[in-house]
Amino acid sequence: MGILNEAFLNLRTIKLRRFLGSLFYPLQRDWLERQLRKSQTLEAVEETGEIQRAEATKRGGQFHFKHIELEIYFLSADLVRIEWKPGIYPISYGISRKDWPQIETTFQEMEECWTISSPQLKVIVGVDGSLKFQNLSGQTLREELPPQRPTKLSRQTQDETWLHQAKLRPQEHIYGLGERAAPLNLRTSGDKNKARTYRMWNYDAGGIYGPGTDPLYLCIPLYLGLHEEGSYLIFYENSFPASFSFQELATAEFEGGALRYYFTAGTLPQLLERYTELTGRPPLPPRWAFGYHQSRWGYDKESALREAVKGFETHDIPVSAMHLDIDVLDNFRAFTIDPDRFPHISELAEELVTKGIRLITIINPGVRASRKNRLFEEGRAQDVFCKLPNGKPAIAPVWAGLCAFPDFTNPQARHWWSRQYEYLLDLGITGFWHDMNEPGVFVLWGDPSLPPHSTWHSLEGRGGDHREAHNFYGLLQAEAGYEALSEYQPERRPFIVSRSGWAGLQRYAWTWTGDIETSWEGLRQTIPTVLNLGLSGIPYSGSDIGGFKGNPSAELYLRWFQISCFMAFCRTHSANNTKLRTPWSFGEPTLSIVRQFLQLRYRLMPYFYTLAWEASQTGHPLVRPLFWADTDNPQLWSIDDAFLLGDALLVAAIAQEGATSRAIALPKGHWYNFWNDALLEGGKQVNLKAPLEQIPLLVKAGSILPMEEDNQLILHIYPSAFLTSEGQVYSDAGDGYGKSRLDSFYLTQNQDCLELTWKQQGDYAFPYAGIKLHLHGFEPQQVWVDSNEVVNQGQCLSVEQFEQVRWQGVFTNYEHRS
Ligand code: MIG
Repeated sequence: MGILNEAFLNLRTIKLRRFLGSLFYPLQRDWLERQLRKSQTLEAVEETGEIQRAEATKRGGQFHFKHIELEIYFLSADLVRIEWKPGIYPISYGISRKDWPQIETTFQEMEECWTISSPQLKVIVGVDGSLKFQNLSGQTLREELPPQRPTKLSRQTQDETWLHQAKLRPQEHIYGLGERAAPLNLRTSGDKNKARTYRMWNYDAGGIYGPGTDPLYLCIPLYLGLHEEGSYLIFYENSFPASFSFQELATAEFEGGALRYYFTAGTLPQLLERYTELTGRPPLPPRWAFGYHQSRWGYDKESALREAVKGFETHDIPVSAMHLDIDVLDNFRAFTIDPDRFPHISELAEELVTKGIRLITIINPGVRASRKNRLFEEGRAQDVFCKLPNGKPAIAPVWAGLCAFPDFTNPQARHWWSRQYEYLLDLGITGFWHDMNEPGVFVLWGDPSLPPHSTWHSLEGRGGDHREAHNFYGLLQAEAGYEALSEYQPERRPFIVSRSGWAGLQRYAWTWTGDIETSWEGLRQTIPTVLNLGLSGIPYSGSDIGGFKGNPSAELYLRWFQISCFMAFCRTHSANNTKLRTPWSFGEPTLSIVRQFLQLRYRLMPYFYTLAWEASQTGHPLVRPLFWADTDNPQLWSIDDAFLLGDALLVAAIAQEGATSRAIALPKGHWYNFWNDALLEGGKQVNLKAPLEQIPLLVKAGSILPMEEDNQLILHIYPSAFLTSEGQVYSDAGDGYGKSRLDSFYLTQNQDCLELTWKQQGDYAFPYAGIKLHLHGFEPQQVWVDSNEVVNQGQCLSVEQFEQVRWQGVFTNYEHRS
């Protein structure tokens, strides 16, 4: 694309008043970058070279090659850290667990190689620096070539690049990399069969993106490989800009830093458990966060917000949070509220809370660089901004005008920033929405962020440039925000939605998929994007329902809504120049169908909440690919228009205009059609109906699906003739850190009997007035509660506390085999 063309395209999205900034800033940026690059000398090419020496260490081994050092270090029996030096050591922002229990490893010298093994993994180091990873049955999971350190003469920089490659098997599938507008299997080729290249550089897509755009806002240098012999996960702890691609070889090329990475092998759930043990588990969010969120860029005064809220009442649509975009800010400045347009915000917030609605406001990291701006003056006095080589703050144009950027890699900057939230919390704002935190700035051409070589960061006092700090920016802002909320309101769980981030963001924030285009392709894209985020350790995400920019048809909005009802973050949001977009904007039948779906989502609250509790214990995403339930079936490995919500639900998207049915390959086992209880055999392709008021929704046979309604817990029991069923319900006060309880239900069956036992754990009082046991695929004839026969109420039995319920009757779906 020509530079003029690019400038013209960018201009459309930049307000004229910021035109001058976005013209002069990139001129300055390019000039600065040239200065730095000119003064640099060339370095020689370095290769691994011959091995000189190898020695055992406590948890692994050290290898000295001619030019390069290798350290292998087991953190646990199934998690090993590999480190190739030289290169700048990473600062451990991504890492949560630093102390690991003792572990025994054995070090053996063979003829042409060394092996280091733990009780679960073996790493084989070749004399040339190639590595092999095997499980204990001797299956090779991954084969790496010796890393290389090419110096690119054309670039004229002293970048210490690393080129790291591994062989991929013909059938191997690749997932992860954070947020990607790509197919689920990242190895799928792009246009004209060319391999896709995935950049690691958090990037503001600038108002609109569609399938194929790369990079996006939230990159994570992590991927999972899945092939016939098993699955593994690789996480590179390196924040420098990088490029990944997957053809016959998996290639990762970093522009700096040491080559440090972690390898773990196991089943998919185990991979996520290990990875989130390393980088942190997602804390339990407040329960209301699983309700519906309504947002818009354009609620520009209190009356606009009030009107929207009234609409929910008038149309009897549940809503749990309203989001205010940059319209709420005073001249777009961070931590302000416009006094003219939002004069009574704290009364408004209070009023909304009584209706069960939380107010969320946006925060941009740029601080307007002006003497008159207290925040800027304070930040300058405390020396907490990102700097240029001359020691002055790096200034770039964004919403508030010419801005300085807090250097979140400076602990003092994080602390200072975290103190600013108090003002908004005191006004009654409950949660925060971090936007533009790649950080994104306005430019007419080139990269829309800070100058990569000439912006200087503290990096905990050790110093480094923006190339190293850039990808950490959103993560560290979220850390500051999380601390602010948990320290100032220790009795509440923080709620932050962050557009950007890195490995470990799950410790602090949710995310959303940014400015996805309003189109059927856009809708289809959101599914693999959310799935790959989940496989990258980020369990809480969703997309702007209806797409960000553009006006969806009623059908597109409805289909988008139906799918989003089964994702963790369910929010309608749209750009300022679009038509008002709410569940009632499209009239009937959209309104009634949306209402039914949202009511279903709210009834599923105990299920969502229990999944969130599980995620906090295991790191498992709520939304999972189909092969999570059946990894052995390669036909499921690239399905990205359907997903699982937890273990019990399978959601097949309708993301095609006019479609009223679709085919879907099912994971093994049996599946009940949620809408009519018909039983389907898994491991096969089936056709499912999807009139406008439905999308295909299946329940795994063997599930106990918890729902709630009118203060009753409703257990939907979907027996399997082959499996015992199990279900858990986690409950607590929904916020804070008080008591909790776990109710576990176990179902067994034989010939013509079903038996349900209830085990209770925890000291939080059972929060429901009663329980309803709703049987599917079984017609009871006689019923006993704790051995006393009771009146047979049919498929739905109302009970209070019990230890055991027994039904005798007929399975209506299966020919029963015991
Ligand atoms: O330059 O705050 O992705 O959700 O509405 C655009 C205005 C800035 C980008 C976000 C979008 C938000 C918009 N923001």
